Amino acid sequence: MAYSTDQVTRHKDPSSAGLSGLDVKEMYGRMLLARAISERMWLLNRMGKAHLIVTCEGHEGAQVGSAYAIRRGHDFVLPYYRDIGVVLTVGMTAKEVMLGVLNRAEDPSSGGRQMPCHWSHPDLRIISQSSVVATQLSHAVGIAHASRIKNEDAAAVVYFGDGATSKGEFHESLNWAAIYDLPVVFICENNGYAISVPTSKQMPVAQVADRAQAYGIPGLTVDGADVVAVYEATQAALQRARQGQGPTLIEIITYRYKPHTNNDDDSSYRSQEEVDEWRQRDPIPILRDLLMELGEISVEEDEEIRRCVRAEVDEAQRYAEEAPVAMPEDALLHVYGESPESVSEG
Ligand SMILES: Cc1ncc(C[n+]2csc(CCOP(=O)(O)OP(=O)(O)O)c2C)c(N)n1
Repeated sequence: MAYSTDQVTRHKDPSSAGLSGLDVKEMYGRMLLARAISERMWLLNRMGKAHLIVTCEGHEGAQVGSAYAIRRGHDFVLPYYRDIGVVLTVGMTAKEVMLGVLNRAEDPSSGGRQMPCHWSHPDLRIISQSSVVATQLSHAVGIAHASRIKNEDAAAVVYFGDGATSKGEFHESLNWAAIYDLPVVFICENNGYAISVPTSKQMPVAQVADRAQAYGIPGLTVDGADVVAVYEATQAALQRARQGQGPTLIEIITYRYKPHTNNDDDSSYRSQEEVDEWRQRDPIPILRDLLMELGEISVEEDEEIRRCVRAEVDEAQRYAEEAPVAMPEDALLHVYGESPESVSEG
């Protein structure tokens, strides 16, 4: 990877990226909320209350920094399972996320019928992904093509991991989007692994971004611990997309602190030392230091923000636990045009 854990992140001046102090404070709050939900999901899993969880810890800078550039409810967002920070930034609430984690009937993503962390929210234009890695990339290209044909100026922003770039859909999608100059922003959260497989076993080039050259589109690598740089890169790519200049591939270097899911034993393929080294580049304290340097928050204010975040997650959990569970008889709702019984009867 181009970035090593030795590298010290120096944030760009937020105002040079068009961000106010208030914007950066809001981003910081979203990152804390994403982290707190992720930690709570892990506890709920260990308590036997959440059967499958996918954590985002370590990815918050990549997710919130990029999603902050998206026009809420206007651009289409195609997140992947790790993107708690993305969905919170484009408008989903902690409560909505928790309803999905606990498979409640009120879950906006699927009424508790999809796998958890397969986000969807029609009003916010968040499109559900298939569990089959990388399929959301071709969906994004189709949506962007439709947007072009309908003369709308909505862009499609699609998220995926480094492992997804080994799939045919990645190459087909970049190719098609490039040929037609479609308004798509491809965002790869490169955490160095596809479960246990390191990037060195997935690609012969140094960076995911290098692959953009083959399709004649811009490809850039950004440090996921520099939230301002992530925002700036996404904002510029969206601008290009809206001006009809075509797609961009953005690779954000990041790291996941927890195992792939609750069903993974990460000690079989990486050392604790490696995880600890990456934790030194945690985007959250790095952004907090920037806010303090800029005089945007004090120690007391930071504590107050963290207290509010904890209260929000407590309330989201309480609400979701009390909400009715999804009913088994609804499992096939919207899966078939007609119920299987009526089809066989006919
Ligand atoms: C086509 C396909 N192959 C394998 C899997 C199993 N699988 C689920 S997630 C995953 C890893 C994907 O890694 P990456 O894209 O790097 O994202 P990350 O989980 O690291 O954020 C794999 C192999 C799958 N869901 N679909």
